[in-house]
Amino acid sequence: MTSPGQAMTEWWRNAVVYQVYPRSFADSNGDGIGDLPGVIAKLDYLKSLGVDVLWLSPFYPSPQVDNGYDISDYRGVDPMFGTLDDLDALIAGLHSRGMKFMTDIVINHTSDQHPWFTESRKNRTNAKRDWYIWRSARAGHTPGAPGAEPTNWVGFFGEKAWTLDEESGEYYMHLFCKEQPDLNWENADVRQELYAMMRWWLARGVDGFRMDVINLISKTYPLADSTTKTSATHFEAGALFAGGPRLGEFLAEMRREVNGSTDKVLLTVGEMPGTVASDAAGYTNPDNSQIDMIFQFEHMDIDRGTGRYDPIPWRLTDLKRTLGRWQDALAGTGWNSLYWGNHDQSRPVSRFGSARLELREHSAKMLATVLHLHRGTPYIYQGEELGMANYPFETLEDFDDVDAYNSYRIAQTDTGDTEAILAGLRHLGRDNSRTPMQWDATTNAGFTTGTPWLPVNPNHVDVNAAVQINDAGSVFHHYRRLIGLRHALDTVSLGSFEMLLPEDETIYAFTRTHGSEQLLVVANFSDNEPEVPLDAADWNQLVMTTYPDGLGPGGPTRLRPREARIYRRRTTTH
Ligand code: ISL
Ligand code: CA
Repeated sequence: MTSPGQAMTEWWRNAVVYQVYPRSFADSNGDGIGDLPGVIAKLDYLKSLGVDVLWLSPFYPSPQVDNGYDISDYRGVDPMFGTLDDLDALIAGLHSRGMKFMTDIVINHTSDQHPWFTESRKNRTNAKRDWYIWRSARAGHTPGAPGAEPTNWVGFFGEKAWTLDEESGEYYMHLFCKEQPDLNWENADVRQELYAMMRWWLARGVDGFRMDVINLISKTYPLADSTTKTSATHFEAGALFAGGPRLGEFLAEMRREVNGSTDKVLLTVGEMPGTVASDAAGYTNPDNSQIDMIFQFEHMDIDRGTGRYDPIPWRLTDLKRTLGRWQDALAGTGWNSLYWGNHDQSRPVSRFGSARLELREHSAKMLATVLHLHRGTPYIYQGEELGMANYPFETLEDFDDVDAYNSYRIAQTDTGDTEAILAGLRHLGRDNSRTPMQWDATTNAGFTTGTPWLPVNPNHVDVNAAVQINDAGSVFHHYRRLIGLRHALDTVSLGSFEMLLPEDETIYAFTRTHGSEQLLVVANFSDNEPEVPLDAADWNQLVMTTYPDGLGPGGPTRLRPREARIYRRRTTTH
């Protein structure tokens, strides 16, 4: 059912977004860190892949405690990445190629070095005191004493969510690192200042915003202890911190103040850990004028046990159940974003693909086919289009991420099992996606002429863009074809979704239907060659397969290891 507000004609409905993590994409000056001129030099590469939008992770001035997700100036470029002129040139370069620019804003918190916070922490009566969330010690407790924090919360990175400012004797809230104090969205001046900043970026030419942890901006007051859990996996976060009572109101206000200030149709996507599908249907319903789509996390948790770095075996039926539930919940009025990976997740081929190296490319193509044929907007994280895999991390010193070090320290004191946490970080650690982009087979993969800030994956001699661009059978070209298919067929972007074989642990199958056209997607998540229990007579038009030689000897109903196929049939019943 579509409502009057839902013409589904916005440009982004059939768009594909590509995420660049600037520090790891391309280094232009040999300092080992990717930068904006590096991104500019690769725009033709993005154009040849066929993506519509570039989402750039934070490039703003920042102490880089959390790689730029700790912003100290919202209206600039960190010198490490270049200048505002470089950014203008990047936007112009995208626009001249018919692509759009989505900037990543982090407005739940700032850096503790942001002038707003340095003001705020000066004393209790400072004009900016109320811009952050300050509380005195728990009643009857001495500030700084164990357990004196205003609430018992533990933040996303496993640290206490409160830090004492010795001088003023009060605590400030931070749901991430202590260097990332949370802004007080109850204060209308804070909100207006942020909207003005967003309008400033619109004037510079941005076409959309990716909003970091946007479901955390509204806190539930009065702040209360958690009675069940005190640590934050995504689900726990959902219950504890996320989706506060004023979230919808704040999002709608932002839409009025920011989107409403321009004739341009923007793309807004909000990262919302811990959000459930039924709430997302409301946030993304155009009639509510809040946000276009959200990043949800349920499928990113199917292989996590008790903590974020506690990998457990996952089941295909769980994956289907969660992704299918989101397709259903957002079918009528909402809209999904679709992703397998980003800068916070390890590499999808290493996580959801075959453990057999010789099936890595097949796994990458199969995963891409499944994701890109769902209803919603697909996001490609840099290197995913090459099938880049996890890095062979060994010791803690091989890692860089603040979250890795925190998690290790916590495991040391909590369980003492440092081998387990290391194993978890190797499989799920965020640095897996942050190793340099693999451009070619030369030393440092063509990423830098200097020493890369994180080492290059040794598999770059085989897995790299230069090789794949010249190979029509590569993962890169498979992504190109999938993007092309979405642009060509309304059924891919707009068609309704129906999950098939929900109880099958091997085959992921679904249909997409739009008018008289129907597409059938079947994907083999195993290393075997299963028979697909579906009617072969329906499968007379093969649109695409991930193997080079058509259907192969097994015919239409037998899939090869990690193969995915798309079939078309026309019906007259719709
Ligand atoms: O990284 C995670 C799991 O591995 C998540 O818990 C992540 O911290 C959460 O999804 C929020 O992510 C966003 O905000 C963080 C930042 O570190 C992440 O890079 C960003 O994507 C704080 O700004
Ligand atoms: Ca550089």
